Amino acid sequence: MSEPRWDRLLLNATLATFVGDAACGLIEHGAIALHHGRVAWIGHMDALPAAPNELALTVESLDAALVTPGLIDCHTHLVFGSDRAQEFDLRLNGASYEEIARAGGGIVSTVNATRTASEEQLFAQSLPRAQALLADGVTTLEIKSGYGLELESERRMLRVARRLGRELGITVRTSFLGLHALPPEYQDKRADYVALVCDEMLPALVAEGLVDAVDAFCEGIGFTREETRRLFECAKQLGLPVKLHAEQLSDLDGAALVAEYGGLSADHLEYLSESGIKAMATAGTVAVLLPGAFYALRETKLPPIALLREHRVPIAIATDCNPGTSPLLSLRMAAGMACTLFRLTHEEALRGVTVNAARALGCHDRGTLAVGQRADLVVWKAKRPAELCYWIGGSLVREVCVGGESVTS
Ligand code: DI6
Ligand code: FE
Repeated sequence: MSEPRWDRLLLNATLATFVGDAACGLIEHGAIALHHGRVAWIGHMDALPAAPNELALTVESLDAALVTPGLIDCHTHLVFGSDRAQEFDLRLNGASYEEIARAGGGIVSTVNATRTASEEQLFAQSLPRAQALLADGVTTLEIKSGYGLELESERRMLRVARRLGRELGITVRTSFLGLHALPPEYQDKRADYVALVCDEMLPALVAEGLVDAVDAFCEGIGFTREETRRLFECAKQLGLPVKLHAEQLSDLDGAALVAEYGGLSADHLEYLSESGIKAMATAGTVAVLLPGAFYALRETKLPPIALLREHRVPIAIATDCNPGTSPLLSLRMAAGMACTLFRLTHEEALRGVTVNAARALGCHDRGTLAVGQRADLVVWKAKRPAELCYWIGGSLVREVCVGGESVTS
């Protein structure tokens, strides 16, 4: 008998590979081999080149359990101080998100709580949120800054984001969101704040290795197109990819702007126009839809799903986990909401939290199950992909593997 070739071999799995252009790329009665943190073999069990025990050190039969790539949450604001449950009550009593923001609540109240939290406190408060996402199948997570709005606090947020990745053993991609809100001390000095973000904060944080991408909130209560463009020019100089909160509450043509810079994604998009969609299609910019924010704000304007499909813009789904508009701690739940609220098919929603979410982060080594990809995967207490969107709440995860290592058992 020859030496086993692989670390681990999973047999009789229902594999949702997300390889190919449509649906889930399902392989029933499948086998998947993991070796040195990568997928070493995948296919129908009958096609295995030898007897399983000759092939791998560990062999396990999954009894037809569903296996997917590790889920990818490509848009979160998961690191923040305190919470905004009080604002939840105000909204239920009729106040709008914009009214609360203009009255000094909203993002700015989280900025105060984040500025006064130490790095240790911020980490302790954020850790359970990241753990909740991981427990529901997330193995790659994007985390934005944007509640510090001054160098030291933005740095603290990004350092906490990096530490979450290290301590949980998952991948964290950071985005610098200095243009999230105008800090109170700059109320009459917009241009000065934009200059500070572009010319001082961004280069300093990039030099410290804390920034993987650059984001902004292009909105009436956020920043203008021109201010966003100024930031994107700096990102370009520094060789960083850009993404944008665009068309969430109104249409400022932000999607076309981020597409012009070859952006990774435009996110939210309820008010997106067809010309914005065309620009995204041409640039290959992913549409990131955030049904948690749509739900929590009781938004009624749907993102233009039919047009996104028509123009073949890849759609990703994320939690937008944040204390104001989307206190959502399950990406699987976000995928389910995308089906129920936005009428995505379950295949579209699941592509949105795997292959298309990987693309939205520029991480091409994950999001699908294929030979050579990272062995980030989830074994589910489910047999069919639709179940992941169908069940609301509960715990469906049987095992999460990151880089071939089990992080749940
Ligand atoms: N859009 C959002 O949905 C979050 N940020 C943004 O630009 C909300 C952030 C918050 O309200 O704290
Ligand atoms: Fe957001």
